[in-house]
Amino acid sequence: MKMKKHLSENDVTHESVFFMQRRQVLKMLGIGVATAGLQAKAQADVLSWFKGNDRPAAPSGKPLTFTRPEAWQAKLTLTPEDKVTGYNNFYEFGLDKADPAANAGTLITDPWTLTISGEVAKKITLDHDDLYKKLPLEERIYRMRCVEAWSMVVPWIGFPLAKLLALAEPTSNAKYVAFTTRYAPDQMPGQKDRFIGGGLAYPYVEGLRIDEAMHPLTLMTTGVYGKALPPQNGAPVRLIVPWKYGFKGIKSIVSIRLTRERPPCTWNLAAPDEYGFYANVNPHVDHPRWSQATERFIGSGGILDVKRQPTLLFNGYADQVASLYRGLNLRENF
Ligand SMILES: Nc1nc2c(c(=O)[nH]1)N[C@H]1C(S)=C(S)[C@@H](COP(=O)(O)O)O[C@H]1N2
Ligand SMILES: [Mo]
Repeated sequence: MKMKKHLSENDVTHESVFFMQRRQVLKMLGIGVATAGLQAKAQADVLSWFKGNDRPAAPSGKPLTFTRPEAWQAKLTLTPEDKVTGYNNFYEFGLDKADPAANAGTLITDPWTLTISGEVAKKITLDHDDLYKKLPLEERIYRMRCVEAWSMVVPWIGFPLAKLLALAEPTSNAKYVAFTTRYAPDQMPGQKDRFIGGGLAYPYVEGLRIDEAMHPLTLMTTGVYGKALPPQNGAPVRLIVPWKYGFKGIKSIVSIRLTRERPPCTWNLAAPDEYGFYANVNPHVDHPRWSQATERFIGSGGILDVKRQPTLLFNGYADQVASLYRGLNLRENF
């Protein structure tokens, strides 16, 4: 989602390079840069991929206890765990897809405090253990679609946001829900360095309408692939709204505020013509700089196996969520 960047064959190169074996990358660097016509940007990506992999990866999370309700066990091909936890967007730790896995180990996720405040009858505070014990955890297999036109299928673990908000008893004035990522520049280098953090304003903030927040698909997520979230995926708790572009899925949340007014959202603030408040996945509404009609599914394949597939309206969840937007012009409210 680098704003200066156009989605082009360069990105296909980048992603393919990312998933190659080191041996293949070396071969490519040796003979490929000149002969295969790799452009400067792709070369830089190759080099930073190495840089990222020289740092120790964050340890994976503790195994969780959870149920697997049949209704959420979608029969979809999963994206392998190493890609879900190794190919990330978390600009607080750098812009490269490999940077979060390499750098996010510095984030202290225990102790942690999440507060729910604003238009509620009972302000509440949860600590690290509450996030895993207060509400029953369940696994849900969801499609995940980044606005950059790649997609995954991920077995998340968490609990409905609606159940969490109910504990705080929202008042009738609550029309929106505002989320904030932790602000800790000493632990998140991108928050203090515009180059590392892509020039975004920090802390990262996001928001939903109250009916979107209360929708049963909207998941507060504490785990993935059977274990607690690793930091690069937004430990200890992040949002997943599967019918919206991935940037709505704010990571490492410390504050949830119920509000009367529509809250600011980081990518919308950064480039309002490119990233809207709604950010519903929609094959008919292109990003100003690239088509959203298709997406590259990140599966188990390597360089010769980048599968392009059609983008689905509301990311395949139209049956469940289209009614939320009845009467709304989806082109204007992108
Ligand atoms: N705080 C924060 N949350 C964030 C981001 C970020 O840079 N910072 N990136 C977003 C984007 S663009 C995507 S696609 C998803 C990626 O989630 P994943 O790395 O777990 O797949 O996280 C979202 N949440
Ligand atoms: Mo994204």
